[in-house]
Amino acid sequence: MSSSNAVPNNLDAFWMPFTANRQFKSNPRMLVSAKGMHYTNAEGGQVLDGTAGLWCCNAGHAEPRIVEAVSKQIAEMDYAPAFQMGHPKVFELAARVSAMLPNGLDHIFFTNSGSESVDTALKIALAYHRARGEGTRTRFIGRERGYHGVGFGGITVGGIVSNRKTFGPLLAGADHLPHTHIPEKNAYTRGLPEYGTELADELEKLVTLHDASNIAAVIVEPVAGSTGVIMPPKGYLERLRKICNKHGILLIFDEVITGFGRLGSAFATDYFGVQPDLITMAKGLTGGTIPMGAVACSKTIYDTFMDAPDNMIELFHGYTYSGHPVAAAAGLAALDCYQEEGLFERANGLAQYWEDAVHSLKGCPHVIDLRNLGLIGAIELEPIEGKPTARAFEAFLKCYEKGVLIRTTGDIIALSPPLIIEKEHIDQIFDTIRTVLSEIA
Ligand code: PXG
Repeated sequence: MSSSNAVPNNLDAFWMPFTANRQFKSNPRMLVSAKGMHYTNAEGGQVLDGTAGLWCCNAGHAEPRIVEAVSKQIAEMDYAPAFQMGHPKVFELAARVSAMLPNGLDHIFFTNSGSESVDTALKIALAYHRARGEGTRTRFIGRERGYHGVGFGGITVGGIVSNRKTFGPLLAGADHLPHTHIPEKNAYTRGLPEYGTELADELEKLVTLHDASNIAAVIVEPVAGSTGVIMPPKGYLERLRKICNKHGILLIFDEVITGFGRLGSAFATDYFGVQPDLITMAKGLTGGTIPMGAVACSKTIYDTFMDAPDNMIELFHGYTYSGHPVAAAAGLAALDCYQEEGLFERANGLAQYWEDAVHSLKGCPHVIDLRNLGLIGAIELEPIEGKPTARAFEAFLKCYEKGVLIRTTGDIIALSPPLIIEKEHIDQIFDTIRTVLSEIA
């Protein structure tokens, strides 16, 4: 196959990730190009991107600055060894990312995905405590319904049952906070829910159970995405921070989806005014164009590692492609674009319009809850009895037929458009969903 627009005639070899392979292959949905807010599919149809790919194309598609930077970089230097060697762009990118973060989150470790960022952050937490002589701190606390990627570390602290149950005993010693989805109390809340702040106090119970001396870190998504969008109740993250401080436990924010403008601020740490010790990121770091992830860590953590003799490798961890030059070039161009176009402010400016659009679906058939924050929206549908996920998937297929890409998880529709979205696109997304909800069983 030579033409990028050709449709392959054998779909068998590719084992697709997180996909019903046989269902897809019997009726494939093939995207062949993308520009701005739209994909073009193999049939030549335009598909409005309501999900920024998978929460990652924050600058929109084929953003000229990123396209140019990547093309230039691959011609100039395709690869440089990542260990014991460097190249200028990765240092510049680290400095730029750390400048976007609150004071103190000064050091950036590069990875290639969110999953690798999570495993990296967990390993840094363990090694940090050990370096300080508190090597008994080996347990991690995650949260029910949390998503932290698919590495063994990530699924151990994660709380999505299907992602864990077939993979054996996972890492030893993890425990989980309760999730904060309380529709009986919080349904149809605009923004952050009032009820559930005290669920953070469950951390005190876990500390009592395991003893603080055995706990390395707590990891949460500030806003849970993959599970179907769950907001933190007002004051919840502050309370987690307080309890972690009290017991010397590191707090990790997994900002793989909330980073780079999704909430209308650079990171959720700014939005909530709560500062973790480590932040995991990926996706928007390069606008989804080239795989890249990162972990930001506090000066205190970094300096602890720098105490050893200076000819010693401080952290025995890293990837062949950590800080890959092409990814670094994409990252720098994405940050330029966010800054020059003011995309985070733009997202913030659209958040109210977005909120009104999300909540305009109240009363539509099957809708049992609506949630929003920044440019994130969730529409929770009543599952068909005995057929969970079927109704939302039907909505997904119908929206796609009508030229709008949405994402579903369980019976929840999750929306997270590129930050370049215009009001008329928002109208199109919600008009289409409204129509589809009235058409499906
Ligand atoms: N942490 C969080 C909070 C994520 O949302 C990861 C880690 C893992 O990132 P990688 O790059 O390893 O996939 C994620 C990824 C969805 C969806 O539809 C969400 C993700 C990935 C794919 C789909 O909600 N999040």
